[in-house]
Amino acid sequence: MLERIKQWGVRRVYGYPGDGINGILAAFGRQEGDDAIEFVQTRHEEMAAFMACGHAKFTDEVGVCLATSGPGAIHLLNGLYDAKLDHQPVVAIVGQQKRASLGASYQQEVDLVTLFKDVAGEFVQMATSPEQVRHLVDRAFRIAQARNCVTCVIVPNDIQEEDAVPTPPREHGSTFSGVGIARRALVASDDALQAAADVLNAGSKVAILAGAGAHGATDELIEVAELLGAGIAKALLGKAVVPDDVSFCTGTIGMIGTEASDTMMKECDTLLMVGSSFPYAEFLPQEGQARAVQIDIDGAMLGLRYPMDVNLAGDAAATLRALIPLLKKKDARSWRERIERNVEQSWRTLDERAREPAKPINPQRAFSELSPRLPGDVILTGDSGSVAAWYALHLRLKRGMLASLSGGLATMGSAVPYALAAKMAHPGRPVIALAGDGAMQMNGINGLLTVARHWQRWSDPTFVVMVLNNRDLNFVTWEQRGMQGEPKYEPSQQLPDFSYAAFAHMLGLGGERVEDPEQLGAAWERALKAGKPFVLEVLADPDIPPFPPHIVDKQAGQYKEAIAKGDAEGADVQRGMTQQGSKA
Ligand SMILES: Cc1ncc(C[n+]2csc(CCOP(=O)(O)OP(=O)(O)O)c2C)c(N)n1
Ligand SMILES: [Mg+2]
Repeated sequence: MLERIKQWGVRRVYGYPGDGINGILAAFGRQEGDDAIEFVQTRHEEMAAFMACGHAKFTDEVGVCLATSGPGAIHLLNGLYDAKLDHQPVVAIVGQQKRASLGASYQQEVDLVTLFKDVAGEFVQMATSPEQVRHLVDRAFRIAQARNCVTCVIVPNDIQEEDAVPTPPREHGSTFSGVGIARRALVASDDALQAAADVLNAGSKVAILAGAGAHGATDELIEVAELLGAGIAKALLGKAVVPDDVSFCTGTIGMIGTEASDTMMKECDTLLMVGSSFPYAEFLPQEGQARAVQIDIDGAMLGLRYPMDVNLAGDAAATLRALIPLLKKKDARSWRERIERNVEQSWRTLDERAREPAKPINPQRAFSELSPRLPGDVILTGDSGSVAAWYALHLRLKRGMLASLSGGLATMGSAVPYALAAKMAHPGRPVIALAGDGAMQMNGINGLLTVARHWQRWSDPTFVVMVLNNRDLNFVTWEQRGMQGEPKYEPSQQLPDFSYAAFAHMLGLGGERVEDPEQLGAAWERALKAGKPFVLEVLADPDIPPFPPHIVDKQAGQYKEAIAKGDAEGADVQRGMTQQGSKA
């Protein structure tokens, strides 16, 4: 099994042991040579799955995780769903009880095929004989890559102890599978491309929305936008796809998007959507307002959020390259200039908001101070929570930077494991994880133990975990106010205080708690130059609504209702909402 996995190019497997996989772990131990697969022990199987997903996100490779039967397998699930919902190729290998015990209500016996049937629906199989192992590995890796999905191979522990059968016998019923798959560069037919070009050429106010699927198509997107005089908005997962210093890049879209993106979508007459399944369709043009073209590698994801005129199944870069010769350069520049003015205004507003005083630190300031200090080749990860909003709004990413967070599942706890996987795949690049205190208490603190164990092997030790310590599950607190019109429910929302920086010191890492906003810039510099991993703990004000000003203004009525119903932080909520753009 390991030999075959190695042939698929795997160099690292994230996992956690148990008697369900001791046979496989013994094989790890027997490996010799430079190409031995590294086993990375995580603190929790969920972290192993997050790391496999992070590996897939920050490389062009399949991520692999390994867990034991029963509880270990179950722990993987959330991380695997994160990969499924963000369309990442991940293979999960899990143990199972001995074949003879299956169906006997045996200890730790869980029906794993059924358990994984949803998350790994494209391919989940349990080996019942050693002859199967070769083709199960081949199919799991090929399907994960071909369909950008999660697959799963289940191996009962007694099979792990049998002799390997590297080549099945040449007899009826055997199958003879092989290794490898070339990257796809699928492009739709010439007719479909011409139809798409006709739609784009006819428009006079073209808006582009790019998502994670447009990764690798930066030049093509910019060239298309130049030809069409268009602006480019980005879905959250596509944040690194187009640099924020491009004057017509309107930034992110949606609840945690800029007003410039919002205005562009409201006013456009033509939409080009590339590699995105951005879910909040109310932020796209109104149905009937715009003619539209979509490009997606997965034909099943086309025409899902807006009734497109032309749906192109295909690779983003290859399809855009094929479209470019068919596009006519638009001479009128007023639409483009309007977009650029709105982009400038959005950045100005956000910078002003970040400088507003708060108690003690305006969380936005932690991001606006980081932004100009981002190392050129940084890899950024963000967690779910208010961090995601400030990450989306305040970081001006440059070309060559990589960044991701849990988009589709929006699960807490992904930032630190993603960052670890990024660092293990790219030990020479600086990595920054941005997480809330809730996410740290859920699993990030434990992830720091893994950081402490591994960092001395990294050629560049720069690894910063910035914790927004607001003693609150803040994003949800604001959802209680802004979506329900209800006050913060203290028993569910308040978090225990904890000294993340002191904990970092305990582990031999660098750490600092910042309580004065004027210290933030210097603290970021110390963290980035520490020469070892660093936990930068920012004591943040929980009463700044984690939305851009135009959204805050829209939700103001509900915030007021929450205050009227007796929100314990009422006065500060009023201050925060006014500061963040509400006129109410
Ligand atoms: C696993 C999981 N549980 C619950 C949620 C719902 N949720 C989304 S954001 C959030 C609050 C996050 O709190 P924290 O990490 O402290 O970040 P903050 O918003 O306070 O900055 C919660 C509970 C989730 N997304 N994922
Ligand atoms: Mg918090």
